[in-house]
Amino acid sequence: MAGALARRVLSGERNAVARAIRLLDDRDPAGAAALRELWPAAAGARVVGVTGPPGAGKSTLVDRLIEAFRARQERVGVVAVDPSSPFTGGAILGDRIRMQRHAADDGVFIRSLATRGHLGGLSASTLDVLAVLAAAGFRTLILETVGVGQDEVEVSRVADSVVLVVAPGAGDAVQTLKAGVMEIAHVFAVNKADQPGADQVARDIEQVLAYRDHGPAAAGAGPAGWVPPVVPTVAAEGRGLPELLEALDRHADWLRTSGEEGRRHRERARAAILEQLRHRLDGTLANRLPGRLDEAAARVAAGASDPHAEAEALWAALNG
Ligand SMILES: Nc1nc2c(ncn2[C@@H]2O[C@H](COP(=O)(O)OP(=O)(O)O)[C@@H](O)[C@H]2O)c(=O)[nH]1
Ligand SMILES: [Mg+2]
Repeated sequence: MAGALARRVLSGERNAVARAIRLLDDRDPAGAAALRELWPAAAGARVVGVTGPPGAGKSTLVDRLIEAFRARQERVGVVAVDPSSPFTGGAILGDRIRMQRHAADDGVFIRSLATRGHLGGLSASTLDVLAVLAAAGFRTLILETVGVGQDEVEVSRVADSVVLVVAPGAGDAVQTLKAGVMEIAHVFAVNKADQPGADQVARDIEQVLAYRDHGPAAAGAGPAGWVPPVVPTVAAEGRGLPELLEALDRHADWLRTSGEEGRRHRERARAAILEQLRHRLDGTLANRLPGRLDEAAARVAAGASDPHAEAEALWAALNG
């Protein structure tokens, strides 16, 4: 059965793509079986991450990016991990109308994922979902996530290029910059450039970047040789999109020529394997420990023992 499903995905059948994604989301073994056959065909797709605080204009920007990639005849897959995203249902009317024009386009596949997974960030299956889309011929992939701590780290693991969207006013650009999130950005989109304060946000970013690249912390900064461009955009009107696209293309070129692409892909594969191992480990712990765990918990709660001692004893029992 999985063989047939994988074949249908490879031929780009939308129903099959949706079904494979659903199976993976449900952790159905049939999903993993299909993925095994799809994985080789998924290699080489491009993943652009779009992250930033709520309300910065990520979804609006993604909508424009879809348009721009489509204008170059690229087939585009979008995964939105954002409870407030128009893709995931919290749409205002204007957004819905915009999305519909893409929904009717055979060259676009949009899928939303709930925010879940024990890391609290991206769903464990995000990488798998992207692989299914890539195998189905959607070779330009966009991953939208809300930038709240852990999610940003996750998106930078999964994406080749990360666009950090910041905007003046709501969402507090300065907070975003302070949170140590800047490290993961390859391109900054200072969106809502039509609003007051956008120039200042851009200057603030440039200043932090200059300090990072030349200051005392420079040695610990990201791989040398790529200086993240700061691109003003007005996503609502499509302004700045050619410049954003150009910046992304330059980053893609840099990834290839610097050898950084291979390093990122291996890091991504490593994270995916660890994620699957962690899931199995959780299952093993749940299956093998429940009775003893309850007893240990009672002792710790009563003050008769401490969590470290009990964990050590249980660990020894598991490995014994
Ligand atoms: N003034 C202005 N508003 C924008 C711009 N881009 C998006 N918006 C509006 O900002 C709001 C939030 O946009 P959305 O894309 O949903 O943000 P997200 O939460 O980051 O995905 C919406 O009302 C958009 O219409 C822009 O460039 N300028
Ligand atoms: Mg959104």
